[in-house]
Amino acid sequence: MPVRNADIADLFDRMAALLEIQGANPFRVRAYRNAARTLNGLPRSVADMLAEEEDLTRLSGIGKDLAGKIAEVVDTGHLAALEEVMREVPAGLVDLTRLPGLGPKRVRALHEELGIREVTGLQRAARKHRIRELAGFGAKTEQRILESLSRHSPEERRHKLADVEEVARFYVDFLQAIPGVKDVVVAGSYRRRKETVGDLDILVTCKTGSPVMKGFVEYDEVDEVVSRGTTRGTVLLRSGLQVDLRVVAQVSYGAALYYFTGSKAHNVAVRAIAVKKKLKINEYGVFKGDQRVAGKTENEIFKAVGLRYIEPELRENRGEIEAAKKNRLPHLVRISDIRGDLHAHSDATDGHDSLREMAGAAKKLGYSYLAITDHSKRVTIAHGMDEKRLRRQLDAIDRLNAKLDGIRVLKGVEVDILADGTLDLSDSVLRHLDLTIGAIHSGFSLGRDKQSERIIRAMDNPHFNILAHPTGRLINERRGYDVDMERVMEAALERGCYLELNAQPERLDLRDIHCRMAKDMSLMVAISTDAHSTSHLEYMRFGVNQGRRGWLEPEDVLNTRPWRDLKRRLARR
Ligand code: DGT
Ligand code: CA
Ligand code: CA
Repeated sequence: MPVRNADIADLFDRMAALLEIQGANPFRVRAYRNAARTLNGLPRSVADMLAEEEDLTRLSGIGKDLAGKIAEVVDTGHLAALEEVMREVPAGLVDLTRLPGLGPKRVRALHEELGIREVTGLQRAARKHRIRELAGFGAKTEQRILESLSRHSPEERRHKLADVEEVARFYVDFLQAIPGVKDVVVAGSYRRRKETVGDLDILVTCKTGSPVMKGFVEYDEVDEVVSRGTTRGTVLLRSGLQVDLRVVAQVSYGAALYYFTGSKAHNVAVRAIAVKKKLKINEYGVFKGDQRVAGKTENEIFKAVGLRYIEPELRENRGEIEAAKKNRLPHLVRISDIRGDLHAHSDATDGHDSLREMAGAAKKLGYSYLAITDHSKRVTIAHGMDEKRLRRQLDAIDRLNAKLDGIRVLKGVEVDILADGTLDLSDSVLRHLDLTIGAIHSGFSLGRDKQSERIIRAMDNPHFNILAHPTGRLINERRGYDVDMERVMEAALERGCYLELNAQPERLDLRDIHCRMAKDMSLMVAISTDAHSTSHLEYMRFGVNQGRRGWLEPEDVLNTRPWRDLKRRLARR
């Protein structure tokens, strides 16, 4: 089976973590980390690129040595250098570094002093109170280790954006209410609307003497204060989420917001531009010699380095800086551009609410259409419909539409793509629908080529319109099936089909880089919520966030089109 980019990235991340525990040269550690990030951000498979004899050293952060290592993994499935390091450092220690508060240095101490090699050993030592005896560790750390081990597996250290949103909002409101506080804003990956966030980075401006730091560390949800100074503090919340606070001066607010929004890769690239202009840029401002030439607002910062304003979602060093220089930045899609939802369930299958309730909720959101796309018979756990039940639903939709005003319910289905690529319902019923969404719910372990062929075969059906949740992944839970996205997208384009960006917070499938790939191929994407209740319709904004990270503009998104135009686009010749 071909090696996936994510597999190679995992090996490189593992390598970096082990080297770090070993105390190796930080540059070496960083080189592996950067390469892993590059691999994770690539829309195409490096295995395919190598098969087509492309030069990997043209990728950012990949030199000759790492290109060779990638080729080695692709060819052999192994990385000899990693196996060598693993002879010296137990691989199980990597999981330990993912626990809150345990960095590589502390993990090394645990290994050297107590002979701990993996998570269960750590748990045992903590239970016997042997950790608190070590220099640099305390009873509190020991307690936290036990708690975090009982709470979640170490792999789940990144938090889904939707999960932290409420936490962030309450914390921000709380900080906002502290006397003397002016601005409170969450920067970092949260502001870039990344699908998962590692930690929250909150910035505040305030009058001198404001007790904001005291308030920050005494907040109800705080489990442990990791560090506390006058201008910076770090806490761990009960949920395991880390939160950093920075108190910044008003003159530096824009610079700090810009710096802590990141991403790091974006910051580094912009810093290089500043250096060329003989400017210095940091979290306090942009400086010419000793003089601050910008700092108060982000706009000032961009102006000072000669760039157009770049939306936070684009700041990943994926071409946005070049685009800003040339004034070719995309006009990103907004939630207000969305005219309807093309994937939703009713209580006829596994949805919670009736057709009428779903339609009413969609109308309230200002939509002009909502597709009801219930499951087909093969998906028995969702009480999927056969041809007969679907026909009855179509009649019910006709009757409902006759009564409704200002919203149109589209007749759809989420038809199961069977193992051989045929569809789970006959053409005789599909031809009566406004749209057919196809989805894979089984056979995830098929190899990449077979899976891609299966999907393309499904698209061969002239009624097929949109491929739902194209990779089947669930964030932090399930990796999804392997599929050659470029090939599937090309096939969709040829056939007049589309791909979905599923807006469920645990799916967000397509990923950002695949949205970008679709856009570059002029393949339109449907941003859909897959709502199973009226309240799920509001997940649309997470989909829009993800689409924005993938550079999508309104014209790239199917459901920004009015119904008449959309109807035309759904009619396959
Ligand atoms: P996360 O928390 O892993 O989801 O990702 P971020 O992007 O929020 O990263 P975080 O929390 O480590 O740092 C927040 C921002 O601070 C980051 O996006 C850019 C900036 N930053 C952090 N470390 C560095 C650095 O070493 N150099 C530069 N130029 N910027 C940095
Ligand atoms: Ca962060
Ligand atoms: Ca941080």
